[in-house]
Amino acid sequence: MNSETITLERRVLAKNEDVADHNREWLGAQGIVAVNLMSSPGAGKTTLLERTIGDLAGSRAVAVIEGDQETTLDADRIKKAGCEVVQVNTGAGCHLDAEMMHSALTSLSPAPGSLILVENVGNLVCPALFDLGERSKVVIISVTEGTDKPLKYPYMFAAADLVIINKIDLLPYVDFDVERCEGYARSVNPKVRVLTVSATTGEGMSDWYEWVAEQY
Ligand SMILES: Nc1nc2c(ncn2[C@@H]2O[C@H](COP(=O)(O)OP(=O)(O)OP(=O)(O)O)[C@@H](O)[C@H]2O)c(=O)[nH]1
Ligand SMILES: [Mg+2]
Repeated sequence: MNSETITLERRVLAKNEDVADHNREWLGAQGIVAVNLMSSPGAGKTTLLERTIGDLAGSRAVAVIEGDQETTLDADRIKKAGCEVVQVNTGAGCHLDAEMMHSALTSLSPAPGSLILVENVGNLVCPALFDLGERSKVVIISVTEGTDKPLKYPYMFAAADLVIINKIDLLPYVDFDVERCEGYARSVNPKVRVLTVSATTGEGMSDWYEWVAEQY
C-alpha cells in the first residue's frame, strides 16, 4: 500500500466518523438504541431478528435496517415478521457506512425510545471498520463455521460488545468447541460478553433480550 492509498483510507474513515458522531448524538437525544449485527453470510442474523421482533413486539417499538449487496429478500422476511424495515443495497460495497445509516434513519423516522436493529452485510471483515453511530456492535458466529473464527478475524471480534454463538441446536452434529471459541474471542477482546443461542428453537434467546434491555 503506498502513502496516497493510506491517506485516502484515512480521509474516508474520518468522514465516516463525523457522520457516525452525528448519528450517535441524534440517537442519544431521542433515547433510541441502535445495535449493529455483523456475521459471515448465513450465520443467522435475519433468523435471529425474525424471532426477536416477534418476542419483543409487545414491549417496545422495534425497527430494522437491512444491509445487503443486492435483493430485498431479508427486508421482505422482516416485513412479514411484522416490523418496520428499510433495505439498503450496497452494490459492490461490503459494509454499511454512517451515511447509509443516516439515510435509513431519516426514512424510518423511529419513535423516541425505539430499538433499531441493523443487519450489516454478511462478512467478517469490512463492517468492523465502519462506525455507524450505533450503541453496540454484536458479532454472530454459528457453530457450523468452525471454532477458530475469532482468531482468523480478530478485528471483527475486537470491535464487538457482544458475541452470539448461534445454531447451538446443531452442536451434536458438528465439530465445534464452545468453550474454546469463547476463549479465542476473549484472547482478542478480554471483556467481551458471549451468549449461546439457537435462533430457530429459541434456546438462550432470553439472555439476548436481557442484554438488549441493558443497552438502555
Ligand atoms: N439449525 C439452525 N439453523 C439456523 C439457525 N439460525 C439460522 N439458521 C438457518 O441458517 C440459514 C441462514 O440464516 P439467515 O438468518 O438467513 O442468515 P443471515 O446471517 O441473515 O444470512 P445473510 O443475510 O445472507 O448474511 C437459514 O437456513 C436458517 O434457517 C439456528 O439457530 N439453528
Ligand atoms: Mg440475512
